[in-house]
Amino acid sequence: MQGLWVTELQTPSLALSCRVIKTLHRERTPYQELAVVETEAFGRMLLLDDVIQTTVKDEFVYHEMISHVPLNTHPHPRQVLVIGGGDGGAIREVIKHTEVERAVLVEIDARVVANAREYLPEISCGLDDARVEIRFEDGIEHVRRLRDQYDVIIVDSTDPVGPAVGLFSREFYQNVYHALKADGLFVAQTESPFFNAAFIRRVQRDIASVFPVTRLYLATVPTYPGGLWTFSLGSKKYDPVEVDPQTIAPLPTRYYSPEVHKAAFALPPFVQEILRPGEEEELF
Ligand code: AG3
Repeated sequence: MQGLWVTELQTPSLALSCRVIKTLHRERTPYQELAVVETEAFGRMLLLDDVIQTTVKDEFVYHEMISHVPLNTHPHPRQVLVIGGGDGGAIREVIKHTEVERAVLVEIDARVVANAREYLPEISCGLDDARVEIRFEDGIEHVRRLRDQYDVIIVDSTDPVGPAVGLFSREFYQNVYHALKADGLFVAQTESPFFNAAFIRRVQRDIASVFPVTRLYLATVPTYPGGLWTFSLGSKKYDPVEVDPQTIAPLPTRYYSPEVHKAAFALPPFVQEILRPGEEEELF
């Protein structure tokens, strides 16, 4: 292949490569290797440890779906916590909800926020909103101390490797439960149904052991492994499937809509199979 390309090794035997127009920035932060590159196919792209986090062209799918599904499931989302998500994309969507009074971003790596502000203004633009509070802390430690604080918690993490592993543990879900108010709910990005089926089964089982309502929903993110992506939701009271689309107030979005909210919970049989109780090892 001619010229400069950026490649994510999505699995040990599968890669996604994008032609690079320009490397805008590279640095080793205290936590990870960070790069911002301009790609031909997806525009500017943020990579952490050579894993694609977000691109200007397809970020709206992921950020709208990780935000508006939980915020439109809760009837009055006023206090919202985003864990990870230092690029600001989820925060930008959260503050579209006028009822939100306070949106706290807890990101471990201050360099992610600084670089998003500098190179990804379309994504990070919400971070200066007066309702937004940014803390550079470990989200795992942060939720450990909280009781009865938030209506919605969004876990916009990296893949479950290295420091993010703890964001997918049963103990963390228990701490999230306590950090939420009596009718609160949370959502986390939970990887690919093609390549991470056993992982999704374990996460769904752990969430269900803590929360009375547990759901899985889907969206298509072209730059993530397999394209089809999952989100896992745990709720103390409200069921996202029961939301009446007629009651969802219109917002400026490009992927999310009241119809898509409903449709995202229609799971193909191979995904339903992942949710069937059973051993993790049975899954491909
Ligand atoms: N969080 C990263 C999702 C995981 C992507 N995985 C991968 N490319 N292998 C997204 C950060 C955007 N705010």
